[in-house]
Order: sequence, then C-alpha cells, then structure tokens
Amino acid sequence: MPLSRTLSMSSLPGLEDWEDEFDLENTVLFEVAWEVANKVGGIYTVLQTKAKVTGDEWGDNYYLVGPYTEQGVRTQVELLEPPTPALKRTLDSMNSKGCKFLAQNEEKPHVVAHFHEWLAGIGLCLCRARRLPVATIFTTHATLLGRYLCAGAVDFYNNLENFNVDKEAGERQIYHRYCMERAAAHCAHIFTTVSQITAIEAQHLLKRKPDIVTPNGLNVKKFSAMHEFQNLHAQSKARIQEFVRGHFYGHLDFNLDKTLYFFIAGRYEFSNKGADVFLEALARLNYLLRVNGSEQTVVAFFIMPARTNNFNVETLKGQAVRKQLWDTANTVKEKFGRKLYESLLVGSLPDMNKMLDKEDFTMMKRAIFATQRQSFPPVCTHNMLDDSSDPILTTIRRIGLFNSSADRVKVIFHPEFLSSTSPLLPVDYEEFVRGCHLGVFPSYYEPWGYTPAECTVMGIPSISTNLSGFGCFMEEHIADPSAYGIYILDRRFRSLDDSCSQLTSFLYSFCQQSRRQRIIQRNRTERLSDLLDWKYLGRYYMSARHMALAKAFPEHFTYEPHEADATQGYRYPRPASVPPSPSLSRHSSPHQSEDEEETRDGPPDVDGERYDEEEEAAKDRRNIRAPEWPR
Ligand code: G6P
Ligand code: 1S3
Repeated sequence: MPLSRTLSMSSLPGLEDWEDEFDLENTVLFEVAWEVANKVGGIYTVLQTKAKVTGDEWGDNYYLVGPYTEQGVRTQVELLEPPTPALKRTLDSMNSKGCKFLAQNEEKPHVVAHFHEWLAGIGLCLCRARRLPVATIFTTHATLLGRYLCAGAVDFYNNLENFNVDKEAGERQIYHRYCMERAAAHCAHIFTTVSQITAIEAQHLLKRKPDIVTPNGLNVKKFSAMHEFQNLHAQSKARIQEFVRGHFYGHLDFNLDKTLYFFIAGRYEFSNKGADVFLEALARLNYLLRVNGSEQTVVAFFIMPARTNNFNVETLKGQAVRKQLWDTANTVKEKFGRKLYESLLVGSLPDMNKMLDKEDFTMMKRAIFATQRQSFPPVCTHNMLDDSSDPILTTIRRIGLFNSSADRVKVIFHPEFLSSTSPLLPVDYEEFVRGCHLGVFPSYYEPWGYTPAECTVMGIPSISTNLSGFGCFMEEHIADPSAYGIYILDRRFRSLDDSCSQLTSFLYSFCQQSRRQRIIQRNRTERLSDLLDWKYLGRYYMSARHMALAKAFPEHFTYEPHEADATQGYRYPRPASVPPSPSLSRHSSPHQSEDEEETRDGPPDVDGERYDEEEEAAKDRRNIRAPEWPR
C-alpha cells in the first residue's frame, strides 16, 4: 500500500489537490495533547482549528485524546457510544483494568499516535518502551529550556550551540521536565516542530533535528461579499470607540475619527512577547507625533492576563458616566421630538427657543458636571495584585505615558482576556481584533505566533518579528510583506535599541497613512488568508504521518520525499500596483482630507495611478498562479 500522493496543481494547492492513492480504512490516528478540549494556549487553537481537515481525511478513524476536565466535557464534547466493537472492547478493558493502550486486537489496524508537547510526550516514551506497534510522532510547540532562557537576560540566538543544556535546565529547576521533552523527541519515529526557527532551537537544545516543520494554520472564514470584512471592521471599531468615549470621559479632547487602535495580546511574558519593546516604541511615537503636530491619536491596548482583583472603580465609573450621558441625550431627544411632532400636527413650524425647557437644561448641565474628573484616565482597567512590581505598569511609570491631554499616544492595559459579557468592553477577541487597526507583536521568543496570523485572516495588518515562526514563514512566502500589511521587525540582527527605532518608524509610517490607504492595505492583508488556511498547511501534518507510517511499518508503507519538498519555493508576488506607502504616495489634490477621500465618487489614486481594488485583486490572482510547485 504505497503512501505516495501527487500534487496536481501549479498554484496554491489545498488538501483536495492531493490525489489519494492509498486507503486509510485500516489505519487509525490518535492525536494526544493536554490541550484537547482544554483551552490553555496556542496548542488548543492548533487542535481545534485543524480538527476539520484531519476529520475530513480520517473520518471515524481519527481520535483526539486529552485530559478529562468537567468543564471541557460539558462545553466542548458530545458524548457518544464507541463507534466500532473493537474500540468498545478496548475502552471496556481500559475501564476495568485502568488506563492501558489499545493497540492489540484481531483486526490489527496500523496506528499512528501523534503527541503534542512534553506533557503528552510521556505517553510516546511508554509506547516505545513497551514496544507497541505504533507509528509515533512528537510535535513540540516550543522548547522548555528555550522559553526559560529567553525570559532571562540571555543572548539566546547567538549562543544556541554553546549552552550546557543539562546545567541550564538544572539551574532553572526544570531538569525532570526537560528530560521528558528530550526523551519524547528522541523516541519518536518522526519529530516535528512548528517553525524553522524552533527547528534550529530544538536541534541545539533537544539534540535532535526535526524531520519536518509543521506550521500552524487556521480555519479561514470566507465571506460571500468581498468587502464584508471591511464592514465588520467599521462595526467593531464603533464598539471600541464606545468604550473609549467612556474611558476618556472628561478628557475627550482628541478626534475619534482620527484615532487609531493598536494592540498586543497573549500570554503575559513581558519580554518574550515583546511588550517591553512595544512600550518603548510607543514612548518614541508619542514624542514624534507631538513634535510634528500630528492630528492623529493612538490608543494602544495591552490584553495580557495578570493577577487582578476585578475591574477598578474609576474604569467602571467611566462607562457609567458615558451611559448616563447617552440616557440624558435620549431623554431630551424624545421630549424634543414629541414637541416637534405636536407642532407639525397643528400645521406650524415650532418655535425653536421653546423646544427645550429649564428642566432639560438642568438635566444636561448635571450630566456634563458628572464628566469632570481630577485625574487622568486610568492606564489599567483592573486592580492589580502586583501593582508596584508589574512589568507593564513599572515601565509605563518610567516612560511617563499617563494618558495626559498632551499625549498623542494613550495606553490601556486590560489584564484579562476579553469577553462579550464584560461590563467594560463587551466584545470577544475576534470582534476586538477586527475593530483595531494594527496588531503589534514584537516577540523575542515566539515559536509560531497565532496572534498576527489571526489578524491576517481578518484583514488587519500586523507587526511580527524575524524571531517568530509566523514572521519567518511570511518573509519566506511573500515577496514584499509590508505591502500586504505584514511588517516584520528585525530582532535577530539588530540591537534592542535599533529594533525599538525600527518599530517606532513602522508605527509612525502607519499613522501617516490616509484612511483610503488603510482600506487598500486591509484588502491586501486579507488576500493572504489562503496561505494560512489548514486546507493548505494541513498537508505538512499529512507528510509527517506518512513519514511515521513508512518508518514504523516499512513493509506496508513507503514515503515519497517529494511530499515534503513540495512545500518549498512558493512565493506570493508583490501586489499588482505599488504599495500604499505614505512616503511614496501622492494625493490627487495637495490638501485632500480623509473625508474627501472617502466620499469622492471614483476610486482614489495611489502613487499617481488610478487605483482599482477589484482590478488589483484580479491581477494578483493571475500572478499567484505563476509560481510552479515542484511535482
Ligand atoms: C471600512 C468601512 C468604511 C470605513 C473604514 C474605516 O473600510 O467599510 O466604511 O470608513 O473601514 O477605516 P479606518 O481605517 O479609518 O478605521
Ligand atoms: C506555543 O504557545 P506560546 O504562546 O506559549 O504554541 C503555539 C501553538 O503552536 C505557538 O503559536 C506559540 O508561538 C508558542 O508559544
């Protein structure tokens, strides 16, 4: 039963483009991880979003194995009877004797067991120690030691080959965990990791070179109308604006129509995720916007969970004041409307001086009085348990970004993941991302990095780095990433200070774009979605499984190395027209405002040429077919 599948398309191929030449009927796949139906971090997203394409390929022969958590079972699992007698017998036997593996039965299927991360890796080691007839795969999504070393003050990437790994793991008191991780990597038939950069790290720290890189994908939502995601941006931005109106009550001296929303989100690893660099760049951006008299304001959100004691009073009060103003305006509007209606009913135009009475004015004055405050709008939305030592707050105190009126950059630290039921900012994460203008993820340690990938599929530009798996992947596959709103910060070959300067210049250039340029850029960003779809990236996992089967059962399966090679050499071309760079672009008239740009009839000029989005998208689609995948 050969495992070879041939690639049948010259353009970006989906899984359906692989000609299936073998039968999976008697082959079973188990995927084992601590994050199956158990949301902890990125691995959950990998498994949850990949389930569809893997299920399509393996059908009933695909099993995900994870920890039993009451909440996970109640909210994410549909309880079923075991679909085959063999499985039922095995599960019964497991129940009666305790947890034993399920590989021996009269039908003898070929089993592939794919383990994610060191926690599940122990199962892999036991499979091999007990010589079970199972093809094993181990995927590491980060290395334990890499994460620990990077979080300290270590020049990690320039010293990869020099670390005394046992000593370093011992000193950090993770030696036992490190040994499990290293053992799983070495015991596996096939060892994989999520990016090239983590492959190099694994080679040095775990002492095994991964056999194949399996990048992370997403389920890409396709809208029937091309501009639907732009409408969603406008709707979600309106929700964020409402929050900002409340948060900055009494200090709303900036134009919300000229306000940009930047954000960083993720696990709270201050320097690994680049929150340190982002803050420093924001301080420099604030200076640049001020000295250049820019009309733009930037609100930068930090969405990173920390230990808190719920929302703080000042933040809740902001939303209450906003609501009160809204209610007051509505009450007055209703009275005004009724008087107007009555006047029209009797055939006369109303006397405008009598439309509002004293009571109305008193009510409005009282509402305005409530918007007066003595302090600046708060930087943090919650009461922090470690307020004095928290790294974000400590840095903000040092760089002085306190949300004063003079500041063009405002900062909001929301130390809790977002939820649509929040009394403060009632949006879920997806809605929030859609409403922002730019995701900023200047990570130092980031094996893959789902946050910029999520931005991309929603058509939101992002900044990542050449030390993140995502950034390197995009650099490899796109000829001109920044033209598509994918900015890749150099954190590999520059000093920290130079990286901050580069980030500042990215942010400042972004602020100089007109609304029209941002719209064009979002269109381009969204066009990259296919590159990140599991429909395409799922085949790296397929290759890993084929390799494992061929290694474990060489008498039954053969692996064609071209499967893995077929992933190389693809590059997304430059956009058909010149990128909407603020420094290169000319407005069609010297003093054209954003409003004019948006309301004029025809499409705008970009770089002096008439710009047509549909035409550019069509040209790009034609170009995308150009690169040939090796056959
Ligand atoms: C989308 C909407 C437009 C809106 C624009 C705002 O493109 O379709 O109606 O004007 O977003 O863009 P901005 O970058 O200013 O938030
Ligand atoms: C890891 O989660 P993290 O945020 O601790 O796994 C993710 C999924 O593969 C990956 O995207 C991320 O870079 C890793 O760091």
